[in-house]
Amino acid sequence: MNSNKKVACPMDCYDACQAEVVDNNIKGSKDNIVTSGKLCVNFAQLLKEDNLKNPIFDNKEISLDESLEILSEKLKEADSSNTLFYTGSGNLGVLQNSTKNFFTQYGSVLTKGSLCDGGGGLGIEQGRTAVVNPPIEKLIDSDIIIVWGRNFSVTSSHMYNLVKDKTFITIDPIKTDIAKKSKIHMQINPKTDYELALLLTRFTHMQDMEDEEFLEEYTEGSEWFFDITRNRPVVSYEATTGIPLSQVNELLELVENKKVSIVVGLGVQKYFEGAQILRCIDSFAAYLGVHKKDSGGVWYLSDSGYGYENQVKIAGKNKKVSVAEVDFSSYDLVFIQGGNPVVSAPNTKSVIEGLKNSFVVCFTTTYNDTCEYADLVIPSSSFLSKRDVRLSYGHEYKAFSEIVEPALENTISEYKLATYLIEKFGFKSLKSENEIIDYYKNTNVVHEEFETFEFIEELDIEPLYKNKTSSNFYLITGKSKNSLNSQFTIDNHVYLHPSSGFKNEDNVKITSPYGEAVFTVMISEDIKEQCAFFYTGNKKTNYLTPNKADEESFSAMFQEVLLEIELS
Ligand SMILES: Nc1nc2c(c(=O)[nH]1)N[C@H]1C(S)=C(S)[C@@H](COP(=O)(O)OP(=O)(O)OC[C@H]3O[C@@H](n4cnc5c(=O)[nH]c(N)nc54)[C@H](O)[C@@H]3O)O[C@H]1N2
Ligand SMILES: Nc1nc2c(c(=O)[nH]1)N[C@H]1C(S)=C(S)[C@@H](COP(=O)(O)OP(=O)(O)OC[C@H]3O[C@@H](n4cnc5c(=O)[nH]c(N)nc54)[C@H](O)[C@@H]3O)O[C@H]1N2
Ligand code: SF4
Ligand SMILES: [Mo]
Repeated sequence: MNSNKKVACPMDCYDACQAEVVDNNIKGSKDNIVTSGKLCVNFAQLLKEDNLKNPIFDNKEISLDESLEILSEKLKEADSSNTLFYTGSGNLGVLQNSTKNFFTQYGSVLTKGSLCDGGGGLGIEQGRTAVVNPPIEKLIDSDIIIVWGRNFSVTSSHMYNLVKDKTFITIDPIKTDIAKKSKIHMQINPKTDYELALLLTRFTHMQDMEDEEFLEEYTEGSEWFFDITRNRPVVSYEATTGIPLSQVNELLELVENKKVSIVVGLGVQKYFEGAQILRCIDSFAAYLGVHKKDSGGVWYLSDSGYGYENQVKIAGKNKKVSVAEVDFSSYDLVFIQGGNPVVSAPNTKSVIEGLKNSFVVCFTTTYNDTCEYADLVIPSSSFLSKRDVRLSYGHEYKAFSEIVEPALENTISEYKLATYLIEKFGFKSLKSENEIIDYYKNTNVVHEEFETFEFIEELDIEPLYKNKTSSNFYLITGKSKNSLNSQFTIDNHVYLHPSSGFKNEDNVKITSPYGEAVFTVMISEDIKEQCAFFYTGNKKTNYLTPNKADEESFSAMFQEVLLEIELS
């Protein structure tokens, strides 16, 4: 490997680490504030991955040239409007989008919405026009960090490392690593975070802690918002949220006159009304005075491309389908890049049935679960052999990748595949790799905070507890330290509280209105009663989840479901 060359970690993670080659080893860069010289276990696992070396067609290995011929022929034969371009987030480099440029010009159906942060993102956008995090210095300068539905120390270990000496408050049904490190852990009932936000707002008012200045400047909707908090007697929230009022008081005592940050994660918004829920939390933050201060603020998964002009995108009039509702069977050809929908998309059974009924091309670095159903597999070159830029959804630093080792002979990068197809079809060419990368190198985006803020004025949310019977369990998923979504070390257990009546190693059949699967039980005190917890990447969880879009953002809502569990 060539020494001192830069390598960006390509993985879907808040931290977006910068690495470099030192004496033939890859090390975390010391001069990147967030990376600070360290990489994580998943990066080490990525380096050890058994990457695909040859394309596969009809279960036989073929050469790269042959695979490209087959792909071009299939695309020429197909009715482009009856093909689907589907990307996951296996690699978050900017140049990954090159292929989308080709498929846009070709006329494929594209997806809209997200399997990840879409609902919550829309909620923030509705309140303050863009999803932008404050500069990371403001997090570092705060005294108290409220971690809301995010496993902060696991899913953004480098951002956590910058602030690990702060006082933490965690709101999560699970005793996560960060919950254990927190001064207060509010073990909330799933899908009641908007109720907690309303309750906190009410108490903020009762204790004269609201941000008068902010409320005078951003009057839009604040009174309506406050009115919603008065709809119910405060004591009634204890039973529904599972949080004692004494803890609400403790929280407000702790944050009074302090510099406060709130880091919100995916957990609060994996539901039908995910946008409303996040907007309600953001409105509470505004009411308390967390926004637009010299330090503190609200962090979510920000729009990493904010402030940049996308250098790879091309405008098109392509039809778009919700990524949560994709019916793979309804296309002549499906092109899947950097994703593993057989594990990561909702409703595994219908995903598999759909894939069996169309011509599937998987463009991927490894032979993943989805490749089992592919007609053609094209190996993507390793991130070590591709130039790229990584923008981050956690903070404002970017990372760059140079080529540190030559690409394997029968593999191809996203940029090269796109260039090949664009030439073959006579479409408008992409900018050169140099030009694209230089643009990102030379453009510095200032993370300006919003100019307008609109409080949420109305809430219409159907709580899960309303239809929950005493035998039902909530479905909860969260990321694991040892895996990156469906990649690396996968844990297929269901985790239950001792009060569930099951014991370690029991085999149970879990059923939902959408499907069923069998799991082996692990009992843990860390799980809230009546919750069934699964690590993201569990090969069976998504047999239970709805392949339906949320209310407004066309995104998945993995936790909008109640479960039944019985011994199998
Ligand atoms: N090690 C590691 N790091 C990762 C990833 C990984 O797979 N592994 N994945 C990356 C990706 S793609 C993303 S999007 C981010 C996501 O990172 P996070 O935002 O941390 O997302 P999750 O781990 O899905 O969920 C966060 C927490 O929400 C809690 N939760 C579930 N339901 C509720 C609820 O109703 N209310 C509240 N308050 N909490 C709830 C869960 O118990 C969990 O602890 O992490 C990234 N970083
Ligand atoms: N029930 C439930 N389901 C979930 C979640 C949850 O919390 N609960 N989390 C959701 C979230 S937040 C996300 S982001 C999604 C993630 O879902 P996906 O985006 O589908 O991610 P993975 O399943 O990890 O699959 C990524 C694949 O990309 C491939 N890959 C890696 N690098 C490259 C590359 O450079 N080029 C190409 N072409 N391929 C590459 C890898 O081989 C890997 O198989 O899953 C979602 N699914
Ligand atoms: S913490 Fe995230 S960005 Fe950093 S090396 Fe690990 S996976 Fe990559
Ligand atoms: Mo994600």
